[in-house]
Amino acid sequence: MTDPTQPRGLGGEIHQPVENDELMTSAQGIPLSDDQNSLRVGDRGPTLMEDFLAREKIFHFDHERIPERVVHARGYGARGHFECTEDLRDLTRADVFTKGRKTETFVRFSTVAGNKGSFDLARDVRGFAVKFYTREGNWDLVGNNIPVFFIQDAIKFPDLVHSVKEAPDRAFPQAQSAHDNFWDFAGLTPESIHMTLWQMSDRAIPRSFRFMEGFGVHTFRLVNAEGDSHFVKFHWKPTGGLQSVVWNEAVKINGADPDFHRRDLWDAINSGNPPSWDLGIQVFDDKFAEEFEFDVLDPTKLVPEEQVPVRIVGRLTLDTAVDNDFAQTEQVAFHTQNIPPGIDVSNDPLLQGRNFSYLDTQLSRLGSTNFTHLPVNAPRCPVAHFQRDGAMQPTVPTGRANYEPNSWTGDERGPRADATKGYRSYEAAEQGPKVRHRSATFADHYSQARVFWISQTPVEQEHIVAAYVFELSKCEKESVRARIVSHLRHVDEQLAADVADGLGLDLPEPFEAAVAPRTDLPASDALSILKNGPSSFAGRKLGILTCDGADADLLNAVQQAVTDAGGTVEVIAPTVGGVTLSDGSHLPAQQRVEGGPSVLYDAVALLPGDDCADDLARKASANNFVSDAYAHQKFIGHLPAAAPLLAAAGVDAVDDGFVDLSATDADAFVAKLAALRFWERDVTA
Ligand code: HDE
Repeated sequence: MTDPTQPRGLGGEIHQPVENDELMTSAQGIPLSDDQNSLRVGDRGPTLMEDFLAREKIFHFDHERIPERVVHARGYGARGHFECTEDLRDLTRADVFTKGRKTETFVRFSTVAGNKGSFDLARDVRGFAVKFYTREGNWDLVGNNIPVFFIQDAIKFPDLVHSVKEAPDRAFPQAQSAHDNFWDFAGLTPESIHMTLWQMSDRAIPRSFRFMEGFGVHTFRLVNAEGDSHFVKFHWKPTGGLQSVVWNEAVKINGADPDFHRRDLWDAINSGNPPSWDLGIQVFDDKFAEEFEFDVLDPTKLVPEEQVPVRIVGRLTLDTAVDNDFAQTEQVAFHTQNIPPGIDVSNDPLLQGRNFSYLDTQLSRLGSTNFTHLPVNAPRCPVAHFQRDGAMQPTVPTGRANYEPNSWTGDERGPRADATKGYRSYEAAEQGPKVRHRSATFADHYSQARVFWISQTPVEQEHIVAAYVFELSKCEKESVRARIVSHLRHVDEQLAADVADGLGLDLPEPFEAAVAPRTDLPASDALSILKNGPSSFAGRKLGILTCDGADADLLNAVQQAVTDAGGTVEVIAPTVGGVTLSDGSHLPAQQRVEGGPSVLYDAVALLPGDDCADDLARKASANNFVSDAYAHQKFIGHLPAAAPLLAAAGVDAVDDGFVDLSATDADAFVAKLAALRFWERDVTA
């Protein structure tokens, strides 16, 4: 007999420290005596089929994965609440819009094209899906970080997604649009030109989820208690302003930290700096919709904020990380038709198609109609209906009635619908022949693309040109490249010429436009990232490259100034063990120089000790740290002792983006970082 209190042999048997009294059991509740050794015949004999404990454990493991989402597979969730700051009772009876009401929320951010294991900084649209657990049922606002979409009709969605995902024969390229299939589809689908311009802008490479906007995209309806309706468009505005990375940085971040965005969100929430967004609405009536230059049902168009201002009505705060990624982020099921009383859909043909798709997709992904009972999907208000049974039914309904109408009474009779309290669709008058064509009011594909282009700063325009040249250079067929340029001629002749030049292409004839593009529409500052940037270094990160002997007072002062501004600091050193400072104190490091490239930081400071800079300068990783920070137009704090680092990285002259910290106060340095980058530095994007 073995003594159960003693460690048992060396053959993989372990004696685990017991930190709490909870006894491990099987899924059937059988208490376990040993979870690390299967049942076998003798010490070295075969494993027994009768080992129901090992079989149960491996059986469950074998089925741990569920199908990933067909789009938006890679995502990251967080919990929080929405607080309404304006009473909207005149516009909507939705309870969530009662002033002062706090509604629990779950948010999932995502990329669209890549698989679940792809990297965060693909050039891609970001999903921004919000579930509000309201008192009258769940409201899902399933949006993106770009306010328009590629296509006007849901029937084209499978083609769009097939074209952007990996080619079916070779299974690459993955998580990117820089390939023939995508640009072939886009070139043959003129309605996509507006959105592709956004996608080629830095909107598609956000610095983090915390610094990007979100949009409901479609026109929805708000309906008040009297049944009156207004059209509405939803906007999420990050309270910390907008910020993106630059493309060369994105490429490198994907290698250095493929989880850059999820880590950022996790860190922000867990360090007590919960990100927040203001919810804004653009409300307009039928008269505006009729007079507006474009069709408000066309999802490839936006309504300029200058024409219909965005009214802030509440704030979303994400203050709680998920407890379990699978249970919550993977199993959350959004649906555009999860709408409570007071909110309704419009006839946007893309939205109409989505209303079918989301319920359908959850069934194949989650495997049962009962996914609504999962904790992350379950409404927080009472649920009462006669939907019964189905795979994995977790509830035990009582009573005799499971149908309606019934004449049972008391507890037996079950719930009843109520026309005065329940959801009522807006009674829009609809009539017309059955047709399979697009409205002529959807035909102008270029005018708003041009508005987007002329609203960008010169730096942003440069980045857009560079992105087109990068992506189209990856297309093997010249005709695919040329067709895109033929569209760009309707957006802006200089844009088309610059892209053609970058491709070494003769300027093609303009694509045949369905209607002549307008050139008289004004620019809109709201469309630029740089015109809507942050006002401080709050929420950003400074990377300090240092080594032994560094000036303790200075390091402390810089760290303090960044913390005071609401930012964070990471120390990068030759070893992760940290460095000994000039006063003999020990400074721990968060990164070894090989693992902490400057692309991971918003700005950097080169603060080596006098005697270690030469050694540091011999490291390729330290050179890249400096040369990348320079090329990515970052602000760089430095000291005379950093001269060997600058020289080794080929930086022979400092510009106004450099701050000499032996002569400048740390607070003044951090104040300068509010501008984020020194765009004047003459480097190619
Ligand atoms: Fe989606 N979309 N979509 N989409 N979408 C899905 O639902 C679909 C569209 C968006 O984090 C799927 O649960 C169709 C526009 C987000 O879980 C699927 C069409 C916008 C997410 C689906 C669209 C979105 C999805 C895949 C064209 C911005 C991730 C898995 C008619 C306004 C939600 C799933 C999450 C996910 C279908 C177009 C946003 C297949 C058919 C436009 C943020 O149902």
